[in-house]
Amino acid sequence: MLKQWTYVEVEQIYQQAMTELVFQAQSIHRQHFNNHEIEPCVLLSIKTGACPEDCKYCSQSGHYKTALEKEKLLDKEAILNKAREAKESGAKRFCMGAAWRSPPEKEMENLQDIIKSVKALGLETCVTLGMLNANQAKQLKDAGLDYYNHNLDTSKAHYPKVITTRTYQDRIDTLNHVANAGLKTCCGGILGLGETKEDRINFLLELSQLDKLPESIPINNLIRIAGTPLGDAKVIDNIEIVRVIATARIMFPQAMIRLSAGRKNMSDEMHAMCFMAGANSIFLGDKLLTAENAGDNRDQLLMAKLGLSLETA
Ligand code: SAM
Ligand code: DTB
Ligand code: SF4
Repeated sequence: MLKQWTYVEVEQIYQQAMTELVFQAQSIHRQHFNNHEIEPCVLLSIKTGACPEDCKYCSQSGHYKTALEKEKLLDKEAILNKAREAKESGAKRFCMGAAWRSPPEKEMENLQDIIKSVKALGLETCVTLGMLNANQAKQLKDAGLDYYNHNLDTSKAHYPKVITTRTYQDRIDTLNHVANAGLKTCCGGILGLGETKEDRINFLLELSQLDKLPESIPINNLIRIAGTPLGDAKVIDNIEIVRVIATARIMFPQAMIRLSAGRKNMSDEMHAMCFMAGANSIFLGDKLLTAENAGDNRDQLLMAKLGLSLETA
């Protein structure tokens, strides 16, 4: 039987002495993973900007005036070129994101073809296309898709302060369609949205209450985008980020935990803390979807310095 966490239990883990928290997380991590290995993923934005959703953190929302260049759905060859580059750079998984409320029906066949072709290069595939219905989830599974990324983002209580055009329940419905179609779930959140410690604990608790636990949990650190309502949000304390990662590792021992957006300005020491706390996946490359990422040169030096290695496909 799956463990049913209570708020008090999660809070006790989250706020214990840092030394104990990281020790517990690392002990659990070693039981399930090779603790020297980090999973490398690469992102590509396949349709950029003009999104009808109003996520207050996002460069791609059509509701805010940001410096972003919009782009229509890329054609298959352009996507495959990027996927080949990703494979050469050592990526194990290629993750494609589109700024849609939900994927247009008329693009489903095209998307299936893109997924099949990326898979044929020997890469795992992940897409994040917004809300899905049951049939769309099945169509993606039929195309051979491995993972679908759809985040809870934050706690149910804080969520309406961040996004109003799509409800928390909408997200859970999509996650259920993804699970029912037999796809692996990539579901996590963002820190630094003005949420409280209680929100962070509730976010982890709510993640543990999904009908099916995510196989992959991205923890994004807000990249403040000029022009969005959260463009000058207060920066969250790094120690809180480490606490979230360690608590997630303890609650989700089998999941990959991805130190996702926001690594560019993180120190080597902060990276080391996050890996000690159980993070075991990163995005490679100079770019995330639209924002800058740490970059391969930095990551190679970092891995060498920390004595860690990137998993091979
Ligand atoms: N449009 C799709 C959707 O939201 O359903 C997928 C793309 S969206 C960019 C995927 C996730 O990226 C968001 O749920 C959020 O957690 C993260 N994200 C977006 N903008 C971010 C930012 N400025 N800083 C950190 N994370 C961000
Ligand atoms: C996720 O949780 N993080 C990735 C992935 N899922 C698609 C996206 C991060 C986006 C960061 C902001 C940007 O590049 O626009
Ligand atoms: Fe659109 Fe996704 Fe950005 Fe929200 S996070 S505005 S749904 S691209």
